[in-house]
Amino acid sequence: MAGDTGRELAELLHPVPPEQFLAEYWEKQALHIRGTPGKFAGLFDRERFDRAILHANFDRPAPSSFGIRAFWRNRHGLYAAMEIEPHQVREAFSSRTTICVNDISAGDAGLARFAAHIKRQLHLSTPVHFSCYLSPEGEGLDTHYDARHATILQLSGRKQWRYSRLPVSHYPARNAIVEQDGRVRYADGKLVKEVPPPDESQFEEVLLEPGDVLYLPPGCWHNAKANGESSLALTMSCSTSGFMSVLVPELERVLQQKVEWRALVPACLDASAQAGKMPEEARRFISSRLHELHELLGKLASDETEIERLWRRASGSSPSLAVAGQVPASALKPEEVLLRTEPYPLTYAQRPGPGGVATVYLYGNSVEVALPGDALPLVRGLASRERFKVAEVEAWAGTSLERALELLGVLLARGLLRREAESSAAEPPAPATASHPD
Ligand SMILES: O=C(O)CCC(=O)C(=O)O
Ligand SMILES: [Fe+2]
Repeated sequence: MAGDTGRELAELLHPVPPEQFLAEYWEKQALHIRGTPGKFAGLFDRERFDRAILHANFDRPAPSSFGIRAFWRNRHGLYAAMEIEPHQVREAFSSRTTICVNDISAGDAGLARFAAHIKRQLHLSTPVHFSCYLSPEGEGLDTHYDARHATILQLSGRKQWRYSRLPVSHYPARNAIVEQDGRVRYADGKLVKEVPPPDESQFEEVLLEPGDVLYLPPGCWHNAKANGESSLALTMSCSTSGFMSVLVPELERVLQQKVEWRALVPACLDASAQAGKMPEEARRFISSRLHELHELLGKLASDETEIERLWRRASGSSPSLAVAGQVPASALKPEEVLLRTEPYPLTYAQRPGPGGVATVYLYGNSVEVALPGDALPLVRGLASRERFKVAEVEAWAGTSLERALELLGVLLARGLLRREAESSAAEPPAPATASHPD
């Protein structure tokens, strides 16, 4: 299973249709999909694992989500996680620990792209990434639940999984484990009062074999043990930072442009900040910002276009798939062929204006491009086309060829389209983040 087909989700879930997965399983209940041994060939393996853990920090610092942990059993037989370095993996593995590499996709471009495609195909607003679990025979994590969605891809060896089919907690705030005293605790040892210990006799049981997939919604109890030999598996997870992680960057983008929002809350000295007294200036400052925020949120909530833009920007962007735009080296010619850079139809949102459409927002290549309303017929035509001749545009763009060429030039420069004649391999690497105009 190699990436970049645009059908990664369907291939991963096969033979369960993505529609059925979303309707019956996503967020609701666990799903085991039996595969074939070759299903994940080309996606990842032990050799790539060794390379990825070195590569993650190689030409640029790895994201903070990347890290290698070894789970050792302490003298009470409980797992204790310890951060280790790439060169310690071999030794840790031979001394019977499970090794978990968080965000291993940071060190493997193929995995990062696969995860990015899954995000796009599920229209998820938060990033998807892969972690990897390497366990020697008999080892694997004890009973716990995670706060994130987990889709396990068994790559090699077999692992016995036992899990609750239904979540015990809907979107739990944090991961929790069952400790030796049978009580449910967070990783920091705090007791989880609202969740009773699991009845493990009710757990489902399945032996994951190479090519198998197991989906667990957040909050499903599970444990796993390598069976008969060592096991290598990927866990694809979707960050559950929720809507806050969509909204906050948007608010920052708008508000940080204003001097009042860049300014500090007024400083003051002790004399004006004694108990029972708040400095008037600080009160006025905070109150004004909260009123402005309230007004901004009210405006966003009642503006259909803004609601759609917010969603399209978050669900349509996958920075690891983005390509750099092409600054046209020569003018576009009518006989030239243009291609969409991504395997997805372009999407758009419109802002109505007096007597027509004032702005068309076009989405592709992890960017939003704002175009004047007269671009709508061109945008509509582009949305469904993967490949077309420049001369054809005149027939469906409803504008002069000259105007259409101007608009196509913008889309080439932003990387939504590319010239077939110019090889994509020659393109410089993608920018790290998507950019959005206002
Ligand atoms: O493979 C294991 O030992 C545990 C994996 C796990 O807990 C997970 O993927 O969430
Ligand atoms: Fe887990």
